[in-house]
Amino acid sequence: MTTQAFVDPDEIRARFSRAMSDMYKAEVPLYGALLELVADINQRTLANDPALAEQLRQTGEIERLDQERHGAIRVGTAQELATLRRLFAVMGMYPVGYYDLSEAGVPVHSTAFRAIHEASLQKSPFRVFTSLLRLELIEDEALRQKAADILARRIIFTSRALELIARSETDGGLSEEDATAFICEALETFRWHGEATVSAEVYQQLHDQHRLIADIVAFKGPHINHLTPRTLDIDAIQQSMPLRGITPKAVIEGPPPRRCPVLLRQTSFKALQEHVSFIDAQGHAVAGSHTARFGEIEQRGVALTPKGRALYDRLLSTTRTHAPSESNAQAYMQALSNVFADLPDDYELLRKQGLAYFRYFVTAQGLAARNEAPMDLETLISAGYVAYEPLVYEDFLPVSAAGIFQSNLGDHTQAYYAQASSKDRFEQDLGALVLDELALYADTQARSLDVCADQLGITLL
Ligand code: OOG
Ligand code: NI
Repeated sequence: MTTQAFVDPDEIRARFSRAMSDMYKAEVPLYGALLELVADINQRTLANDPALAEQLRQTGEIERLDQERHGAIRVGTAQELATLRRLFAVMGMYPVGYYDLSEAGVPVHSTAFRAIHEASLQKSPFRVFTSLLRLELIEDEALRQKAADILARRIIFTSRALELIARSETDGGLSEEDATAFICEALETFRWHGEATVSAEVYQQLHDQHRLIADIVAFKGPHINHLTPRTLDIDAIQQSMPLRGITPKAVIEGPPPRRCPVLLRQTSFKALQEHVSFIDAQGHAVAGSHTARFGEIEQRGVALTPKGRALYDRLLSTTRTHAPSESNAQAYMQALSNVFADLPDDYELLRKQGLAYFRYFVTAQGLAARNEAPMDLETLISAGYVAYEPLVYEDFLPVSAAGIFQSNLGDHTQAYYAQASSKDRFEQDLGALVLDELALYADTQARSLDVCADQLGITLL
């Protein structure tokens, strides 16, 4: 087989992302309502803000906006995580970043599978936040063993999916026919199954340890638990949700509202109570319920450099002396806005102070001055030969993720874990190193400068 016959992994990812969205829309109709709300508000925002529309046209984000979404799943074993890594690789998705959620009382650690090159991100920015249960945090030894045994018995991939992953690895890609089959088979892993694999009693034991443990251990597979579209105005979304009968969480996670958005802001609606069936000792189905799946919306802003991120983390922790709730939501948002006055709300300042990443573009004026342009970036910018746009943040935020997890777990489930998490251990289980997201942003920024130098026919100083 020749390489030409292979479907581009970016194309497989784009198709898979669409298939996932269609599946989730059928499973959770409220997700469809959320998509409509986001599409309405995005359209309105673009119509009212021509500068923003122009910025998104320049970076190409305007074309990916409607198909932009992330999902989240939780798995139980190293084997499951490692196989997921191989499955995502077929679609050009790689593990980026390490998130430790145990500090927030959630017994998992996580990574995000996503495309890593700006050209691939442009074709499909689909990401999956993927968490691995830290079984060792179950204190009761008998229960820990029981959970391990239950997990060891299940296979979350279809045999055809496993075959196709192996074929893609051996041959270096998938043919059109195989790619279509792969999407269909891979989708099965993320499908919701109303039938638990355990009795109501075992479910309750797992649930008493932590609701998340029941969600991960008691079912056939890692059902997608939310799918999140990207909005251009999350404050408008937060206000509009109740008008459509959707109740949002108390506060928007992440930075406060700004003229120049940074990183990521997220809000969600509470998890739905769903009918499930447990199995009794005779193997009969017993009706019950489970709460796991929810809806989320996010707004993405510019990626921060290590210096900018350190400032963000400091400002956030200054405000977040205790977790925001319904009762102090307004005061929290006000305090957040006050404290964040220290992070310049201006792209030029963010750039000059080395706080954020940007993509640089040669202007028409610059092209006209080819071979005669000055070689210093700041001079090129002030002469109008080079323009820049914010580089969008493609990742997640641990404190926000913890807030999203918590808002779906109920208030009484806050747990404290003394055992430290370990990135090394996660990577061992994953079977690969996680990529450093900051290096990826720096690479994209550097590539955009290379293109500028090339188009201007100069060596940038
Ligand atoms: C993942 C929660 C984190 C986000 O967007 O930060 C997350 C989960 O509940 O499994 O999705
Ligand atoms: Ni999410």
